[in-house]
Amino acid sequence: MKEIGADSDGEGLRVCIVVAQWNAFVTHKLLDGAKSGLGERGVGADDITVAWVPGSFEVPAATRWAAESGRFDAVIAIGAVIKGETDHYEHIAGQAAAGIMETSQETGVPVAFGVLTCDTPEQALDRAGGGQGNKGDEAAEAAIQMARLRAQLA
Ligand code: DLZ
Repeated sequence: MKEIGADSDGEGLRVCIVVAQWNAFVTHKLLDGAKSGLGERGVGADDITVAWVPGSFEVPAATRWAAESGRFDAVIAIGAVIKGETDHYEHIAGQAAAGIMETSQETGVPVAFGVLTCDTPEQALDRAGGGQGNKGDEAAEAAIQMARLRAQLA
């Protein structure tokens, strides 16, 4: 039997972080979590590219451009869709999730999901460095692990 364990060593990996400007008071904190999470796991600062998009609805298109460029081993998608402030909550959140998954499956490049979908700003802040941790950091770890796994399996 062969077993491939989770490998969180990011040394030498090139990562693109796509981040939404909408709800920037949350996404800046998620971005900080993602950047420090990559750095702590060995990804070099010169190997990290940050690409800003208007809102979560635009995140999937940019993740696909990054994935198709051949310049990145993994992509991290960051956004914050907050129900109380969003008329089209289900639409934006659903399209973002579906588009990000589609990018990953169709290009083969792992895209980690760091888009929060919350009822209130408080819930979002809680998950962006508050009591519930930082989902940007979790997305960074997932991106590294999937890039390493792809190198083993693909
Ligand atoms: C328009 C909109 C609304 C109402 N709410 C959010 C949100 O909670 N989170 C988010 O990331 N983006 C939101 N947007 C912006 C859309 O994602 C998109 O940028 C615009 O509709 C322009 O296409």
